[in-house]
Amino acid sequence: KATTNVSEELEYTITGIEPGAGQTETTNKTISEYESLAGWEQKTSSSGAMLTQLGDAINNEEPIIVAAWSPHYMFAKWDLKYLEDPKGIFGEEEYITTIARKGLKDDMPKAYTILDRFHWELSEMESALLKAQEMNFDFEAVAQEWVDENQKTIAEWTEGVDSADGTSLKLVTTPWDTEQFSANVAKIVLEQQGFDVELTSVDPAIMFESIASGEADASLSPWMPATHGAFYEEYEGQFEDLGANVTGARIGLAVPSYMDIDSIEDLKP
Ligand code: PBE
Repeated sequence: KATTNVSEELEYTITGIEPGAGQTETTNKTISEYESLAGWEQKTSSSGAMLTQLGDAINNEEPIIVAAWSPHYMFAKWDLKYLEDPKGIFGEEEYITTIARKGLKDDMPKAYTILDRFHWELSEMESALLKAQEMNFDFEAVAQEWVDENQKTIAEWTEGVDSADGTSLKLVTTPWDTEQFSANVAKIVLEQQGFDVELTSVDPAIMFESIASGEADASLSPWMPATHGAFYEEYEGQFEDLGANVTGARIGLAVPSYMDIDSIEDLKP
């Protein structure tokens, strides 16, 4: 394989996302652990900028290597492949978990019960993310539509829980599509149950910090075990983990399928 050329053409650069993303750290770790990536760099900016560059590269059939994750519409929109990661730095499968501040179970058992029940099938989340593309990424609207169409599931989530009569609840979410969807669904469902929900988008570090300090009540955003594992360990014991709300997620480095490489080890220092 003419891999030297590809690495040269890529200018030894991985197109990353936000500096504060868990994946940015994981990609840096990957760069330091693979000999094939010695001297490589990750250029961070934002998920939006990465997607624009990915789209431009594909339009011109140029090489590009990006920090990618799924579920995400990028895999439906373009023909992409994850590069094999023989060292397993990105792990195999990620799940998205729900965390709550210590004490929530005792002071707000109704909220805790509903939060504990939230979960989505991977396929449901994928179709919501595709729909978001058509709805200008208005996740309040995407979530409302999902709620309207899934009243049966919501009845299960709220079964036997009385109205909360205006109790306020603070949810924190990270800014990515998956979490914007789940957090907005959670907000609507909890508001239907009488909670007054304040939803704030923050970086992963602040998400963990605010739950650990008790400033926020809960989040449906942590990706585990690889993506946010370092934050999770840092704050372990200072929050409660209510378990996965989605399974079958994944993170890694991805390239357009027309590129003639399959593994991180096919790259050259
Ligand atoms: N992500 C999507 C995030 C979490 C959700 C993988 C880009 C990250 O922190 O890396």
